[in-house]
Amino acid sequence: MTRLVLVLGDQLTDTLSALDAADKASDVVVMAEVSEEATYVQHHPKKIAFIFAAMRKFAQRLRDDGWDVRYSQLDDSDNAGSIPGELLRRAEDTGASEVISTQPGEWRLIQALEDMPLKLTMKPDTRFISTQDEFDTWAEGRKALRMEYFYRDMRRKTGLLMNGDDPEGGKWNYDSENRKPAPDDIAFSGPMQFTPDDTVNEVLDLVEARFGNSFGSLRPFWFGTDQEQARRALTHFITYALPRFGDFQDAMMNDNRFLYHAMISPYLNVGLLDPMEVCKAAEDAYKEGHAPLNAVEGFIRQIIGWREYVRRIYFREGPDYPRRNALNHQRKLPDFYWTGDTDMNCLSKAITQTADEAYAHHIQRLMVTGNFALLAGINPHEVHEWYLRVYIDAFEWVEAPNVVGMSQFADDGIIASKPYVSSGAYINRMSDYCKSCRYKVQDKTGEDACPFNLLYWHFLDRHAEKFSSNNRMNQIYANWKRMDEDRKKTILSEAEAFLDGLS
Ligand code: FAD
Ligand code: DLZ
Ligand code: SF4
Repeated sequence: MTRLVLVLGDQLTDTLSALDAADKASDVVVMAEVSEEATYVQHHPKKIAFIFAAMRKFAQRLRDDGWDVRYSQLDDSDNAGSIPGELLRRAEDTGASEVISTQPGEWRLIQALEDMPLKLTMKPDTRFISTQDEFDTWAEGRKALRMEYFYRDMRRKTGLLMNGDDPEGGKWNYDSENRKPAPDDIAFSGPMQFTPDDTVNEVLDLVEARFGNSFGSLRPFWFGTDQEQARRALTHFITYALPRFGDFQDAMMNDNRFLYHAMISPYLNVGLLDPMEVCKAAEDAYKEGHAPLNAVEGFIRQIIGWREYVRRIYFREGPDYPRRNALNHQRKLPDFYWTGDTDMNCLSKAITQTADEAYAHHIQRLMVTGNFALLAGINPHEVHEWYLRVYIDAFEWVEAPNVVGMSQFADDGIIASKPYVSSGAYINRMSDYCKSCRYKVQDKTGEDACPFNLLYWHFLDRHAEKFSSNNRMNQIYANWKRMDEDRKKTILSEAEAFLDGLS
């Protein structure tokens, strides 16, 4: 009896568990571009184009491998418009009554599949290094789920950068060497770029017609859209950027959008690259003497540490996670998040870059757009939706823990042991943004005062009850307490005036 094998737009992997469980001779693969997935949030047009182009190429790859693939394009006249709708339509066409899927990376879609009137076998997504059971066992009985300890277990499990039971070089983590400020120059021309081929051009025209008015530029479009191109992009990064990745991991620059970052998250997240393949390539670069330990350890930690950890937190915490709001922040997201039209140069640069590239690196996301939203008390669900829309690598399982948890502290400290907030001093130390800003980062009050300076104290003051007893924040609160009362009043009233101006 024919069964339907569902392959979603972020499941483009030959070894997908649903394909493994199916029979090429009798089962039918269903892939569908559908308006529901393209519009449940209004994604950046580059993100939609990337996914559709990669889906079309993967469908062809499966056909070449002998699969019967029923592929629906977005503008097909009989397209049912949703994943369950398409499965039901294909079930009718083929007489199938059973669906095999790999667990989607979002509760919304898991629920939608479970609600279908078809028999469903949902396989775990095995494209990760950890398993949910393993994580839940690790988490059992722990007071705090700190990534660092989970990461050490992942090092032991994979054997990456291990000498027997000991970490390579004697330390688990070399982050203290990875915080160099923005350099004068960057000796890397950025990620590998690909000229759109016929498939990509066809998709670009479709996306322009249907989603051309969404936030962000569709063209130029240079992402790789198949496994071979993704691998070339990885090799390019390992060869030219990995050696300096660690040093300038946290730096930000006016005129350089990528620094030494890899730009591989889109490929990893849709399944065109495998996390172990990526980490092994980085480890080989270290073993061959091509890249230093601080760079390679830092890079591998992002993937087998952070990426795995947020995946597990998302599925451990349940569907309400993106709605959490532990600090009861209710302010609306300022309009400039959609235009970049603000005098705050750091925000303007990070947002404009996001509109152009559908990409900003980790510190721009955490310490510029995220930091500002947290300091200003923006509703975390609005912040979550913004991130889910604007980044090409944003899928809820990875985006929500990073935004709701790490960046906005809305999960009440499951991910972060203290809120990631800073005044302008941090941004000034790590970037050249402040040099060309209308505000003065040294000014703590007054007309030219950097808004991050005002809002920083405003945040600490309004959440003093919650955070003043946090060990990691004692010193900051001691400084606030020591400050002259008149000065405190001035800071708070200027911060209020600034916040009033936002709405
Ligand atoms: P690099 O800096 O070169 O790092 C290499 C790889 O490590 C990345 O490709 C990514 O797969 C992984 N990685 C690094 N940090 C993280 C992390 N915190 N969580 C998961 N994986 C990580 N990443 C996403 O993939 N999707 C998102 O929607 C997303 N949203 C974020 C929102 C906020 C507020 C923050 C602070 C971080 C977010 N991240 C997200 C993590 C990180 O910013 C991106 O993975 C990274 O910028 C991708 O670019 P890169 O490939 O150049 O990364
Ligand atoms: C993000 C996305 C978009 C824009 N479009 C589609 C689509 O048309 N068809 C599809 O199968 N998947 C798409 N996706 C990816 C899904 O939204 C993704 O599988 C879920 O969010 C779970 O991670
Ligand atoms: Fe951003 Fe303040 Fe620096 Fe301007 S002065 S770039 S607002 S941190």
